[in-house]
Amino acid sequence: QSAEPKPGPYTAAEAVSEAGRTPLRVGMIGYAFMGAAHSQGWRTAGRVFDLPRQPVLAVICGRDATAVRAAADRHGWAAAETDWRALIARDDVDLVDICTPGDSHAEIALAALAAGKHVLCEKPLANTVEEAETMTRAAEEAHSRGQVAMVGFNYRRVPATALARRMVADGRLGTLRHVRVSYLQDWLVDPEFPLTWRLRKELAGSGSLGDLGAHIVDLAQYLAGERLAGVSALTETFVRERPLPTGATSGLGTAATRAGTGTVTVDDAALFTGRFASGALASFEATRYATGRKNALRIELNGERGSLAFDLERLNELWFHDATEPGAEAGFRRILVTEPDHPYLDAWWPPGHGLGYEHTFVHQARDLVHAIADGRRPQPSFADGLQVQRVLAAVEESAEKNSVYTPVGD
Ligand code: SOE
Repeated sequence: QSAEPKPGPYTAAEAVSEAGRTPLRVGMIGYAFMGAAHSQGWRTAGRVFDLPRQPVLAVICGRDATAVRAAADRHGWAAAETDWRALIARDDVDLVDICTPGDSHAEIALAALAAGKHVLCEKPLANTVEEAETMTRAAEEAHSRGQVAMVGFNYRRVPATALARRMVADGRLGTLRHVRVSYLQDWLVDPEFPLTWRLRKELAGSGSLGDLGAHIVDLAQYLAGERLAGVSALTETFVRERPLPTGATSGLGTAATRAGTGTVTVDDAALFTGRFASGALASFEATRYATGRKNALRIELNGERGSLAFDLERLNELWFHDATEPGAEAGFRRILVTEPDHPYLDAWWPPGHGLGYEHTFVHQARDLVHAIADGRRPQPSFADGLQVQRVLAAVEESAEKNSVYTPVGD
């Protein structure tokens, strides 16, 4: 007679005995939007992929005891803590997953690395270049002790973007000339949306730039296979005063407000151009004011031999134009990225059945577990996160100087 399925949460011992693999016991700090996404990633990765170690949702941490307990039950974590230092001090945690606002990334990551834990840190790596440098140094030292530290740029893990990377690396685009990328959302259009942590520089580091711009800088450099050498930028804050929120706020939804307003101290939108070391030109746009655009990350690469185009709102598709084909027959064609020989897809559904946003976090967990088992530096490493941070700082510096912003005469 088969046993009743367990409602969960699983204990570490149960999960390990089921899988027969050494556990990788995860302690996650933060339980809002990203916490929920990472929970799905950890819960699912070992059930879909054959992993060298079995992720176990050991402990979740948040300051509000009732809310974090509810999050533990909902997402399947075995235990809950209200103090992140207590989570790091636990012997039954091998990896610390940081899903908090950027102002605490450095402190938590440094403490976790010092305690001998592996680390996964949400993007952007930190709020300043200095913090990111310290974190990267600590990660390098920890690597020599067998620890692994990764930054969470999950859009590298969409099968279509991973396939695009493979095609660029295989030379299908030839010499690259352009990278055109935008990340458009609209959840700040309403001037009555409250002043949440994402709109406060001391907590978030920057606005659309760090939140969305960090993703597209990383993705553009990852797909191009090279780094930006310089940038020229414009940023703007459209709504400078917003209602104050009451108590806890959610990331992108509306939150209750109370009397009074506060000042927005981050950018609402960032536009910048860039030049890659090879001479290819790039353009970037990051905004949370693009009415009607919900999570529209679009990237196009043009090379001498062909072009690739991707849109996150249609994430199972990659568009390819092969410029070596006869002109009369050439044109962009859609690759439906659901075949078993496409990245990550041998473990999922039959062709045509498609994946979504949450699978990027499953793939992220999968790749990190492999890096830990192999003792490899993961991609993207803290050093990659630091380099993105340097690009963001250069964008802010350029926007402040307005160095190449030439007024148009009358
Ligand atoms: C909010 O703009 C946000 O949740 C980002 O913080 C995430 O990184 C992105 O994946 C979705 O949008």
